[in-house]
Amino acid sequence: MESKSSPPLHHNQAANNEEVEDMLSSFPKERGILAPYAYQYQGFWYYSKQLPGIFNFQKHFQPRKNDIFLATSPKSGTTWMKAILYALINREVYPPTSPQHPLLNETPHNLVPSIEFVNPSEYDSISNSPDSGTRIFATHTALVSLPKSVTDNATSNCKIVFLCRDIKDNFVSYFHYANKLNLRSSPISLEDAFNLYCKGITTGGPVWNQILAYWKESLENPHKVLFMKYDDVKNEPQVQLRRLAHFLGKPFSPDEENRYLVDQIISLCSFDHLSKLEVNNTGKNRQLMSNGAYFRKGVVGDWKNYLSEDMVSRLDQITEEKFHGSGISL
Ligand code: PAP
Repeated sequence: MESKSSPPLHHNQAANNEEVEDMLSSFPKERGILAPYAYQYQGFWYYSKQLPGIFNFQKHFQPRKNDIFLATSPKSGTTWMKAILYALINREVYPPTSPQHPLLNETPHNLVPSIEFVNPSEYDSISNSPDSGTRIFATHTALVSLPKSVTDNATSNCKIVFLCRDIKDNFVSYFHYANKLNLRSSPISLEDAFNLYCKGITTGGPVWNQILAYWKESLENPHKVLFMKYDDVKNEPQVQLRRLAHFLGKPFSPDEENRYLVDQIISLCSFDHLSKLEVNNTGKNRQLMSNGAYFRKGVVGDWKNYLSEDMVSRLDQITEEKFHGSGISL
């Protein structure tokens, strides 16, 4: 797996504003959906707020042997999978039915931080697993821009769980989120957002290219990268949770199966449960986004309520062309 060279930071410190401004001014820039502008870095689009975190990640991150990375196309169920991973990895310390479970009082985004929003000085202090050799992080960063220390089997045993979603549902979720965030001076229309989405200008996008890269890596390196789909987790949660646990080397024991731990984790992390908790309806997360903005409908197929026939055929056509011959069905 090849990673392009890191940006030119000069010392062993987080990127400072001047360095970031310099770099941003040299990147291709386009109008964005979530924020007024998006910048292209190593072939993929990001917002200015995310890029310093990516530069720091590339430059300063030191993996531990069993770190877990949840990589997602934004609005593909990141919040849900953060909760599931946290509950799964911590199930002995925090049984999913415990009234003291951290997910009852803390948002999944704070329990499993997105690496783009973690300062390098905090990397070492993140502790969200009972095993000090394991941390769980999330990222929207394209595979090509993950640090080599994370992707290279020779240097680390990190695991990458990649989650994506039906493209039409992904777009509809992305559009709604854009108008909840208030990063724009005025709301974006469905048509405007659609055209930018089709041009690939989404966080970590073009979404198809991001998905394809992780998909190919999951085929070439199945012990390193697990490819998951929101739609599958919705349709067959038990199967997908067992698959995930097995991939992470934490399969459910017969005793845990007898105690219905799989179902308990699914209930704890369900949309109905998490979306009603006070913590997920008030305040902001460490990314300074409103916690409530991450819960909308949580269903498969909501695109039918928003997209015109033309939009459906255009998105389907792009998806078909991009994924043709890859074996991905989405
Ligand atoms: P992020 O990538 O910016 O962190 P992410 O969590 O992927 O956001 O996107 C939120 C989507 O996941 C929303 O989808 P929707 O707009 O189609 O409704 C949100 O409702 C859905 N979601 C959040 N939590 C859950 C959950 N526990 N189960 C299922 N879907 C969920």
